[in-house]
Amino acid sequence: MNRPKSEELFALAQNRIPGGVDSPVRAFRGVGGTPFFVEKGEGDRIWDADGNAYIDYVLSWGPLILGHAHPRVVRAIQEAAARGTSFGAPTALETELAELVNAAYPSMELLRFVNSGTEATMSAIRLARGFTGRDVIVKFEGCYHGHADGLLVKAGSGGATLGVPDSGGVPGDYARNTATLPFNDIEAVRDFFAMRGADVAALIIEPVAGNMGLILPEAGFLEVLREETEKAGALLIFDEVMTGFRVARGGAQALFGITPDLTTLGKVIGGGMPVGAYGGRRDVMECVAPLGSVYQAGTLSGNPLAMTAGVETLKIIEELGLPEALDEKVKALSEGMADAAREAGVPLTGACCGSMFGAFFQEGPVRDFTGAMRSDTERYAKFFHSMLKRGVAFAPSQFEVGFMSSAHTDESVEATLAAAREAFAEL
Ligand code: KE4
Repeated sequence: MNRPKSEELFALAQNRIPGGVDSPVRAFRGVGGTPFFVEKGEGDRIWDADGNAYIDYVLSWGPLILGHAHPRVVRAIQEAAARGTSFGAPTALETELAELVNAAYPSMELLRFVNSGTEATMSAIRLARGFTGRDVIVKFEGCYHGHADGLLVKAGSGGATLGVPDSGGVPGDYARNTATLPFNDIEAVRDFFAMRGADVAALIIEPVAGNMGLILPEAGFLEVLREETEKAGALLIFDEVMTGFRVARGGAQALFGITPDLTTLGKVIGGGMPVGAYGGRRDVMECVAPLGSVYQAGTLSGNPLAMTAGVETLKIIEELGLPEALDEKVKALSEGMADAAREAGVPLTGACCGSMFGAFFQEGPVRDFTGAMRSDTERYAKFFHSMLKRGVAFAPSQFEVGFMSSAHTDESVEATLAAAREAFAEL
């Protein structure tokens, strides 16, 4: 499959945009080669600048649970645009979307819209610190919560609980207050809270990890987070930017029956337009300006186009019984991939949760970041390109996940599995 047009566009992009991309993962550094430039998407497919079609399981990293260019969503955005694209003043649309979100996330008694998942988690953390008057934040290795300074932090050397920067430009001072623990490690959580629980403003977690590949919480893990934060007077923040409306209608908090104090959302609730949200307990959210001292603002927050796309998307999710209606299709794909890998003698450890799925190129089991890092990324890269040339687009990194949409047909899933059988055989 040739992509001369993408090669040319990539060269041009690199003249003006760092790495030629507006988000690093898109540059294919994780799998090598030149990224394809997309011209259009429709249903479960995208077309690149050279006219090649791909069955798309990236779906803009999660938002497009209805597939690309759903006619009703497109029409709603067009009609909204004709009435003006942004007012910087309240509209009824924001309340309409807030009510639709609250109906699925009753723990979000009050919520505020922002423009990205990063803004949502950054705001939730500032709010937790403002509400508790404490500084320390706990996160987990391999969990990604966007690129706010205090969250680009990794565990210090040795058993040190103090964080060190995980990115250039993050001052040590910002990292100092973020502790990083191993995912699924109940003992590490209990030990940390025994030592420093009184200093913790909040613990933030992806309740189903999707940024180190797909890793599910082990039995009892999330319950311990709820118990330890409660005991310490710290807030529990579920970062459901990816899992929201994806692992279940009500997210991981509904799936596992755990009520966090704050939740962050993004992706699906914007239906492909820039939307993030943070919300939770009324008493906590009432600390947000203009009600309280915790400042947060945004020119385009709650803008009518994004709200319209979100409202239409959540209405269709309701009508189609998503994401639960996708469970069987995801299981068929995940199990089919496992069978294909087994037949070809390729070690593969797959997992799925609602409309998300992942697979590590290794024997497994994989329960945390250290385990995920044992994966054979070379083999993943070969598999990725083998699938791409057969017209199937998975994530250009072993440490991402795949997403299903209501637009994916059984024929597309079958075609994907046929391509996978050939791709695994090539490995
Ligand atoms: P954004 O700022 O990218 O909208 O959201 C940040 C974020 C927060 N929390 C979770 C759990 C997330 O998965 C994300 C963003 N996810 C990545 C995909 N792994 C976005 C893709 C990208 O960075 O280009």
